[in-house]
Amino acid sequence: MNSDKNTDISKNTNTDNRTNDNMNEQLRTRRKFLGGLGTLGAITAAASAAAVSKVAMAALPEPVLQTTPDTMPPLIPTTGRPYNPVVTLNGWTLPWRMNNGVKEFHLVAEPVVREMAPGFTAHLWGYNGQSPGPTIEVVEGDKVRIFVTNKLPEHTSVHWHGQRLPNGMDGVTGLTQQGIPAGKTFVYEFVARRPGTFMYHPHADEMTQMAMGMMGTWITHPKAKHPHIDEVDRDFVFLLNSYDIDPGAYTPKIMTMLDFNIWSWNSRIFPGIAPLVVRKNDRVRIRVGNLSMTNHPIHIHGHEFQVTGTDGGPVPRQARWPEVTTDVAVGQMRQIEFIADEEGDWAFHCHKSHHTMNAMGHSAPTMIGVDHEGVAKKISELIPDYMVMGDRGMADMGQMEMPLPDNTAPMMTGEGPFGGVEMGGMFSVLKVRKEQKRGDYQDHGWYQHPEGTVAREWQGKVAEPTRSTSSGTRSMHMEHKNQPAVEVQVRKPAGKMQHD
Ligand SMILES: [Cu+2]
Repeated sequence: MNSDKNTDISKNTNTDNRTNDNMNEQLRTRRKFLGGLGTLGAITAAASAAAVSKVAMAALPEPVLQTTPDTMPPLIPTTGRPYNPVVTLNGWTLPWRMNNGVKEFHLVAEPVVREMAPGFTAHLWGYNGQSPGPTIEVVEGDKVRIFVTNKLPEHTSVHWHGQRLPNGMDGVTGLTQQGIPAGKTFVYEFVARRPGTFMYHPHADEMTQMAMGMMGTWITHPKAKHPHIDEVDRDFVFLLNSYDIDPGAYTPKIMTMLDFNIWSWNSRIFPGIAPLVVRKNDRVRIRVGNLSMTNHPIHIHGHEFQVTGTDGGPVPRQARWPEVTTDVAVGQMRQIEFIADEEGDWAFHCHKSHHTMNAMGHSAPTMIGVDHEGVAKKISELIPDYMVMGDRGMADMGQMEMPLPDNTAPMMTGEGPFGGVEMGGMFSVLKVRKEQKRGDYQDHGWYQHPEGTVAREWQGKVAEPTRSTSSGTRSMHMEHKNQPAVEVQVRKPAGKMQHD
């Protein structure tokens, strides 16, 4: 960040130095963290938009931009009332400035370049340099002012999904406000009235703007001890979103209604999604919002959780029940909580199997039983985005190493300590470690399984299974018209592991 610009904030605005120091300190902390990770990314101050006048910008909080898709550490509040901050998966929290008791944020709606996984970058629309936009965190009762600068080529608005607020602040273009024209800045002001997990997104040309990635999360922390909100050790948040991006392309197709091919968490796909790293026996909260166009049954391995909050707020304790999967419907938010008391690397994913895969050719036929060895490679040399299914199931896809078009993530990928994971899309890993330090979110490698606790090949004798010859009970008799008995030929997997 350009330090001259920081000085400019204090010169050009009437906020006190203490709050500017706070913001600078937050940025310094982030830079230190980034430096520690050795990443190239950094938060940078935005140059003021040509379309927004210098005078208008002078009164605004400096927009803070994010240039990396990494998970940023929790933003510890140093002004306003204290709270236990969240960690946004492959995201970050927007710094604010206190101005006469009002928390001021500055969102910039703009085209962004988002790395969705290593080797796959998308040209999206988002806020402050990334899609999704930054998480906004406030405390119940906070007076909030959000400046929204529109650097998109068309008008936009921001709807504060789930909030109680004055009708004119609800962000519905045409109904409650004029759309924010390209190049203009609008201001939203309201009090964060109830604690919970919220989302924000445009309510203007929604199909385009949401298909392009415009969305973000909003957290309102309780102002005091709440009977239905527990203190937690780790508090993660992310959005479920989806895109339709042809293999090799960069820009989502905006006319797609249901047939999306990229299933992402915070605009990241496996193996690009950060793991959720926790310390053994931590109380863990995960907040999930769904701004895709279909439901996602979110499933965790090795632990049971309770849904402790929904769109409507905290769930009373007596109304909770244990689950291992919870469906998050379109437009919903769910908060799940559990004690991470089982060490290991636990899969955490959407349970729709095609949502844990990356882009593929859409009309690909099932090729099980068909010998097409060698053909796929030859065709894909001629037609870059041609993909076929394997002849023994789809695990082949992970092994084939077909030439992929540039800028595409493999359909089934990921390399674990025991080999290929054959996943994509909405999949990550909950890493529970005894030795993880409080406040440490870094991934320190694979779980070391204690001796004798991993599934292994049976070395003893294997008895032939006894097979039943019964055709089973039935509701009524079939009509027989002298049909001959049919024997079905099934081509079984043979030892053809090499693909040349
Ligand atoms: Cu899903």
